[in-house]
This record gives sequence, C-alpha cells and structure tokens, in this order.
Amino acid sequence: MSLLLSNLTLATMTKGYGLIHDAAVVIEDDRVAWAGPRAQIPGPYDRLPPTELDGRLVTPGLIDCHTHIVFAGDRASEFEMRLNGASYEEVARAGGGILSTVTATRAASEGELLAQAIARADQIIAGGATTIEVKSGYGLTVAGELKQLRVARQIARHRPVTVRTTHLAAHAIPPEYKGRADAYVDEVAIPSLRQAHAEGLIDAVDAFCEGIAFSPAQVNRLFTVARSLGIPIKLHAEQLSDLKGAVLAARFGALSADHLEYLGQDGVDAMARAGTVAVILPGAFYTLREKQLPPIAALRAAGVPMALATDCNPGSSPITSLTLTMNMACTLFGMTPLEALQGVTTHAARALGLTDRGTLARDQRADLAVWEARHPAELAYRIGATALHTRIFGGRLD
Ligand code: DI6
Ligand code: FE
Repeated sequence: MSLLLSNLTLATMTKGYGLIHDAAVVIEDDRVAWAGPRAQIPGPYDRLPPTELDGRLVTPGLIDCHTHIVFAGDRASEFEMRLNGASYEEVARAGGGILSTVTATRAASEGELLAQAIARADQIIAGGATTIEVKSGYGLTVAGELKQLRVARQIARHRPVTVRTTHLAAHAIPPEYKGRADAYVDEVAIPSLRQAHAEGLIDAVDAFCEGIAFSPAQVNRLFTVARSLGIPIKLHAEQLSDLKGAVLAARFGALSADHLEYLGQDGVDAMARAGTVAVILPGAFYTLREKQLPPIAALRAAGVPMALATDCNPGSSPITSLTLTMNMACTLFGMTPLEALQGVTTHAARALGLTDRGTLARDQRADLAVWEARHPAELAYRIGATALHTRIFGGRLD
C-alpha cells in the first residue's frame, strides 16, 4: 500500500525544524519511503495519485512519553482542598492524594479501567499523538499493578496508537505498608517488577524518588533488580525536593529523569554524561502552583535533550493536551517553540528508547500529524485550541 501526500509544509525534525516548503511525503505500508521537495519526487512515486494538503504543516506524530492514564475516579475535591490552603504533601499525608486514586483503581474492574483510560487516550490522540507511554502505580499490590499494565496494553488494541508501558509500583506506599517502605519494596515492588517482566507487560521501570515516596536507597535496590533483568530505567526525580534522584538515575544509564524542578548542577552534569533525557512536565508544575522552575538554561547549556509530556494523572496534572503542554513549557519555563516540538517528537522518542520514530525520514514509522497551521511555532503558540487536521498512524489515515 502506497500513499503520496503532496503540497505540504514539512517539519522533518531531523535538524532543528528541518523545514521543507512545498514538500511531499511518500508512505509505503507502515514506513516513510521518501520525504522532500515536491519537485523532486522520485519515480515511480510521482505517478501515485496525490493526497493534497494545501500547504498544511506536517510533523512526526506526537509522542506523550510520560502519562498515568490508567486510573479510576478523579480528584476534583483535592484540587479544591489545595485551593483552600492545603499543600500537595499535606493532602498526601492525610490519606488523600495518590492513595485515594489507589482505592478507586483497586475497586475498578479491568473493563471499567479500560473504558476510562481509552477516553483519556482519545483526548491525547485528538491532539496529534501517535505514541503514548502509560505507567502503573495505582494498584500497589502485585495483582493490582499487573491489572493496570494489562489494561494499558489493551488500549492499543482498541485505538490506532502505540502504547509503551512502564512499571511504577514504587509510586506510593499503600496504607497496609505505612512506615514499612522497605518491606513494600521487597514484597510488592520487586516481585511485581519480576512478574510484569516475565509476562512481557513492560518496556521500562520507573519510581517516585521523594520524601513522601521512596528514598534513593530504596530506588537503588529496585533499579539493581531492573538492571539485572535488562529493563530500561526512568525516574520521577527532584519534583518537590533535591534528593539527587537524577544522579542515581544517570548512574544506571537511565533513559530519562522526569520533573526535575529541584535538579542541581550535579544532576545536570550526570545526565549529560549518561545521555539521560530530561522529561519536563509543566502540567504538574502549573497544577501544583509550584514556584521552583526546572533548570532549563543549565540543561540546554549542558546539551541534555529535553522531552515534554502531559504527565496526565488525576492529582497533579489532569491535562490531556500535548500542544497546551508545549505552550506551558514556552510561557512558564522559557523553552523555545523549537525545543517544545523536539520535546514531543525526537526527544520524547529517545526518552522511551524508540529509534524508529520522532523524525520524518526514510524508513521511520509512518506516524504523522497534519496541522491546520503553516509554521511549527503555531503549535506552541495557541492556547488550548487543537489545530490537528488529520493523523496518520502506521501509514493509515485516521
Ligand atoms: N508525581 C506526580 O506528579 C504524579 N506522580 C508522581 O510521582 C502524581 C500522581 C498523583 O497525584 O496521582
Ligand atoms: Fe508522573
């Protein structure tokens, strides 16, 4: 099956935007066969009937490389509590926060969880995403974590999207292990990691390294097991304080360290040396009304690739729009529109360890987003409105 897209503005993302005006793209099956100026379409592709795009912008399909979309319920009441003066940590200590979502998620059937997760995935897809990473972390039992991961994998059977799954049992300490985080790591986090890996349910492991969650020593024990199993590593690090999580992640050659508001220069340097991607999550910063900005200038200066993601979750980031996330990254954090687009394409692919997507080039997966836009800066510039015209997933037009 071949498809010729013609009369478009191409952002290949191969070098900067890699802009090509009056461009064309040839797709064969699920791969890009050719991309370049329309005047140079090689034969025999030039004889294909063209799909005319009237000068619209075409980018690689967007990649949301950090989400928690498999959960039940919502946390609007906690949002209200925080706006009446409680902090995110106070809500968590009072048994609200992540644990209220754990209660709802444990009680939900796989079918109920899947229906809710698909509704969220649909919103992310409607904003141009073709790949979504999904974490567990609201089951906090061996069976509960596996249930969430199975549901996450099922999303891709119902929707045209690639789902990458990440084990995040080390997300919070459930009530039955209160004050016994080490026992939780030994009895739930590590055994569920082993089982999820054995069942082929995960692509990576993650943990929440924070005062209200797991210490660097506990994360280190989990990651040592992950490394012995060859599981790629990611880490929620330096979101609310500087526990040197990014330094720890870099020591394990992590794919990414995520959040990073409190990251110090030592963490920046360690990430640069290890090639670890910084995943910037402005939705959580915005929702929690944080004041501490992630060290964007230091990351940029050190050449650490910066990805951007929604962090879609019911507590700290109830957002499903990658373009709004791009806008926030620019306006709140001073990232450039180019960095924002790299953050949801090339650098997001790298944060997931994927080399077959994130740019628009020969032999890459034919995952494309077609926009009601003429220049890529428009994607980060508009607030809230989705400018998506069409998506192409694995060579197929939606
Ligand atoms: N950091 C976050 O922002 C989310 N998880 C994490 O480790 C919050 C998850 C939640 O509040 O439900
Ligand atoms: Fe998160």
